[in-house]
Amino acid sequence: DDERMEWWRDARFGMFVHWGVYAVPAGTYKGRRVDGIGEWIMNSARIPVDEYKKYADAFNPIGYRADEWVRLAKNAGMKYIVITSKHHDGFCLWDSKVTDWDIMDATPFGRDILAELAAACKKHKIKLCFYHSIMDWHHPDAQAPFYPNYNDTNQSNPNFDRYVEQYMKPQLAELLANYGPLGVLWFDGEWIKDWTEPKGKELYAWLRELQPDLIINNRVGKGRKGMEGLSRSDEYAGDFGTPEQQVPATGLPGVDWETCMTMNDTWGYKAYDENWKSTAQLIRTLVETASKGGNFLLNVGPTPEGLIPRASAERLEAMGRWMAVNSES
Ligand code: FUL
Repeated sequence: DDERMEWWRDARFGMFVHWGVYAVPAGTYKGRRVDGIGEWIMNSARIPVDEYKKYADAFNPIGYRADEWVRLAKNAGMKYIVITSKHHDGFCLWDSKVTDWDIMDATPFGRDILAELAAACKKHKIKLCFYHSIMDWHHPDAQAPFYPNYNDTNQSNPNFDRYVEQYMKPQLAELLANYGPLGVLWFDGEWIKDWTEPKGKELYAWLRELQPDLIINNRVGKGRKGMEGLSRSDEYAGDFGTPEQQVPATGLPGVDWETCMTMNDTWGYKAYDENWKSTAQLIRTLVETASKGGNFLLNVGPTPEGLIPRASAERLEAMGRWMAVNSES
């Protein structure tokens, strides 16, 4: 298992990409700024599924150049990219055969975002990884009873297991078969009532059968308690802990872990969030994380035109310059 984890432990630094149709409203609904993180706007503004789906008509990111994104990551010293194949809103960035709620069928774009990224990652030898939400606000078997709060964790859906078997697993199989080999599958949205630790363990085993050297985060099961991402132990499924927006004071002894963090206050693009962390602060966090034995997964939220915001790109370029001067190899 040490062999399987080796590239990841050495990597130290990766790029997180939150991208989907939520980049279109970009934090504003019916002329009002919606509080909270941008990719949650469907829930935060209580937008009905059919209405939310109309944002896809305007998702046409003709400025998307996978090669430029990968080169930006690589020049910053990043070794892997984790992109949202599917976030909580259920929208899929690849051409999925089991749904129309994806980039090919629901938008005018007509290009498979993940296929282009996979090709660019292969070319530049960057590990391609997918963030995949177990929670799915658009799928009737996963979310229906939740509305108007899609995130109501007290409710369960009687057809949830059907969603898992007939929708989620076939989609994961597509991702592994057509976009792989993947570095990491980074699950999320595991806190919903219908998801259990045994289901997480079963999914983990199933995925490792499909791709034996796959690395999977602890949110595949119930092994994290809160944002510290701490309580993973040998009892729980998953290969590494996932502290969110924080670096654990003493690291996570005996556990592989990765801190994920935003550069401003949102993961998905919000047009007016200018609360950027300084480059110095980001470099300090990278160094702190590495010195405590963790990885640092730093987020960008591209625009609906397909561009990584200028402020984010500038920070990554500056981090790359610092890395070039301060690394041994
Ligand atoms: C959280 C999600 O709810 C956020 O939208 C984001 O994806 C973050 C990395 O994980 O749990």
